[in-house]
Amino acid sequence: AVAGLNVAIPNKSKSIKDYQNVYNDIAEKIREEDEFDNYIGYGPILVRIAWHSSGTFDKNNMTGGSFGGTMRFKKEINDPSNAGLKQADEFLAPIYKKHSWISHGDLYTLAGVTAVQEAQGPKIPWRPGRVDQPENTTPENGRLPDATGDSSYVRNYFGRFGFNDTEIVALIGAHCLGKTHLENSGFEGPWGAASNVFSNEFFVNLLNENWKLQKNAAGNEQYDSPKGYMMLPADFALRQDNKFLKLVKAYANDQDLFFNDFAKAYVKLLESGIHFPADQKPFIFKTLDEQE
Ligand code: HIF
Repeated sequence: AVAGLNVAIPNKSKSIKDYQNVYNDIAEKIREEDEFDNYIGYGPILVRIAWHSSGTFDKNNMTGGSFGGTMRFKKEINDPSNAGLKQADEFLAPIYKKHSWISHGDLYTLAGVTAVQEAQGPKIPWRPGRVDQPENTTPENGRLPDATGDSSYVRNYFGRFGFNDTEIVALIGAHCLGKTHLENSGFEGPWGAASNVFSNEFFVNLLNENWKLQKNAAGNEQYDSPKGYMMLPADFALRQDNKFLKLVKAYANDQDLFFNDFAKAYVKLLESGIHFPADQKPFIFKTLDEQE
């Protein structure tokens, strides 16, 4: 064991085939229920629940993270920062019922991996072995980031996971997916035109749109563009810091570079606080298209 880290315990009776079956059930349900959120579908909120279930990690006291699957408890799913994610939990409930051998932490993170890949994003190598922990290990509310933060807030926040600038900027490119909802977060609108396709559009729009800081209907300031796109203050922070901006430009110019760096950073996020046995090789799942 490694001090302070949760040690993954992979289920010896399961192989990549079993997990690919779970992947396929999630992917098929995303396809079938494509009308969700005005035809954006469930992909974006699955990416979000994977990240929020991991985003409670704090390396300073080695608590939180995806290991214990504590998002299944009221205290965590009712964190105001998780508003809207009940719909992701409900989407996953029948998948869990069918494959009840899987841990919740593995299911939440595998759902994020599935959603990124099915949205034409990069392959995300994934390892199983998270183990459900009891309710009293649920981290306190308030560990997820504040969308009004500036560049030093964003850098400092992700420092809690040990992320460097490259990892931070690459990760935030995931805001190409989905949209903000006034009733969830007090912000409104999508980051771009293709809200269910994983691409480097976030960076292209951040650089090229004509942004204007405006108060929205909830009284919060957000950046709006004439095309109807938006940026959170914490997204816009990537333009306001020279080190971040250099990376934004690199990813806007080179989608392969973004895909590569994103995949590595997202794996690290989803595995925060977990020690995997040295000989445990990650699984790389096939998309539904690749299996046809
Ligand atoms: Fe988000 N994020 N995120 N986010 N996020 C929202 C929505 C999504 C932050 C705030 C918000 C990441 C980082 C940060 C997704 C994925 C990721 C919303 C809107 C807010 C406010 C929620 C709503 O109103 O429904 C902040 C402050 C972050 C740190 C800078 C990650 C990198 C980008 C880690 C990440 O993967 C996704 C996907 C959505 C869209 C959800 C939807 O319902 O469409």
